Amino acid sequence: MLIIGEKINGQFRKMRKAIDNHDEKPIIEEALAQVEAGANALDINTGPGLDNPEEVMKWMIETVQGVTDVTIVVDTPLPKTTEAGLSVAKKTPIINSTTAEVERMELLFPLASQYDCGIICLAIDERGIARETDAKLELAMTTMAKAMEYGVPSDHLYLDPVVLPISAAQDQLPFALEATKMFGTLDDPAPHTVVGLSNISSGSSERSLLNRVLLAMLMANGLDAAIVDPLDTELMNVLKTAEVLLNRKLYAKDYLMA
Ligand code: THG
Repeated sequence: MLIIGEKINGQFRKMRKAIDNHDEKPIIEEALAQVEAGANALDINTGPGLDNPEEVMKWMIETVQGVTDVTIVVDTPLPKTTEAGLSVAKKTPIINSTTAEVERMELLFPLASQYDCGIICLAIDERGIARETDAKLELAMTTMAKAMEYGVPSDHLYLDPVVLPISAAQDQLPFALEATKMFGTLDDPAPHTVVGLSNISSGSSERSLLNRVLLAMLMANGLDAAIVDPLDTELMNVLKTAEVLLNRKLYAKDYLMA
């Protein structure tokens, strides 16, 4: 399972403050804590509303790479900021993300090809987030066809059905679950599947419980990467247990310790 730590995100107060003060310390602490907790990749998101997002992205990635060598997931809607991030990544990074919008795909797939790296593809196009399973699959097919045009292999793709808050869009979750299962069948080698897990519980009080149960359901449907809070020990225990139950990891009495 690719465990992508979600916590270095300028959308949230602590990181926004660190960015505004050009303070490396909270970023370093958040990076080390997540890797220590089991993250094997770190999502790096500058957050919105910066004058110099490209410089900030480079600084955040370089700061993180000063203390850890895990995979960097460059999370920004701005293709120039994506490119800035990719240019400083030491290890093959992952682009987060393209949509199925032609203009975005034609900027981002050349980068994925140039850097020979992974790319997250959201089930979103000009019309917005695809709602039902068929619509999500259709957008996945659109991105896969475009990826092929640019020579990006199917196993470099991380298809994201887009998980929305249960408090706002309860009716959409079954479609995201179904789409995750179907995504894995769309090509050989299978594309990866990924979600931003904590989206589900945004605005809810039982955050960890919602995240945990959804993770187990998605993993049963073949999810093999997730942007999560790795500092949530209960969540990480669900993840390890699901890997054992799905026969992806060998069972041993002390499997939670491993
Ligand atoms: N898909 C892809 N990338 C994504 C998302 C996705 N990137 C961003 C987001 N969604 C995933 N990352 C987060 C990060 C944090 C939270 C939710 C999703 C979160 N944070 C706490 C909160 O809001 O309560 C912390 C808040 C704070 O510290 O102020 O919920 O779907 N490809």
